[in-house]
Amino acid sequence: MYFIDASGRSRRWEVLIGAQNDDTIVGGGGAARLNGGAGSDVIAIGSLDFRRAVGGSGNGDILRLDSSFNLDLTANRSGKIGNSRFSGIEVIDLNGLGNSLTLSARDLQHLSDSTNTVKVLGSNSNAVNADFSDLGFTRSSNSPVVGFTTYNNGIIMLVVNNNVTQNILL
Ligand SMILES: [Ca+2]
Repeated sequence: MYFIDASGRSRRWEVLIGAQNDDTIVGGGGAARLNGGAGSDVIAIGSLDFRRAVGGSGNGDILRLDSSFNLDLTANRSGKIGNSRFSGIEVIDLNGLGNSLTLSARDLQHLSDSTNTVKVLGSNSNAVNADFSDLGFTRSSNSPVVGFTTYNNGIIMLVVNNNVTQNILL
C-alpha cells in the first residue's frame, strides 16, 4: 500500500496489528497504521508521521510518546494531528523527554470508544495544556487516584499524574 506525502513522494504504509494479548507496538516514526487489537496494549509513536493509532478493544490501551514533541489534538482542522487519528486510547504516556499534550474536552471524549476518561502519565518534564473553561469541570488532587489530579464535569474525566505540569483552564 502506498500514499503520496506532502512533498509528493510515494511512500509505503506500514500496518502493524497486535494480537489478542497485551502487545507493545512501536511505530518509531514513518507513516504507520498502528493497531493494538484486543488486550491492553502500548502503542508507541516516535513522531507525528503515523497515519492512525488504534488501541482496539481493552480498557487500558496506552499511547506512548517515544521522542520529544507536542501532541496537539486540537489541531484537527489543520489536518496535521487530531483526535480523528486515534481511537481506543485510554491512557497517554508522555514518557518524559519534554513532551507535552494539548487537548480539548471534545478530544478527551473521543479518544476512547469505551470510556470518557483519559489518564495521562509522565514526569516533571511533561505538560498538559487544556481549556475547559465554562464546561463545569472541577479539579481534585489525589482523588480518586492518589498521586493524580482529576478534572471532572460528571461526563468527561481527565486524570493527570501530579508530576506533570498542568496548564488547565477551568
Ligand atoms: Ca487493545
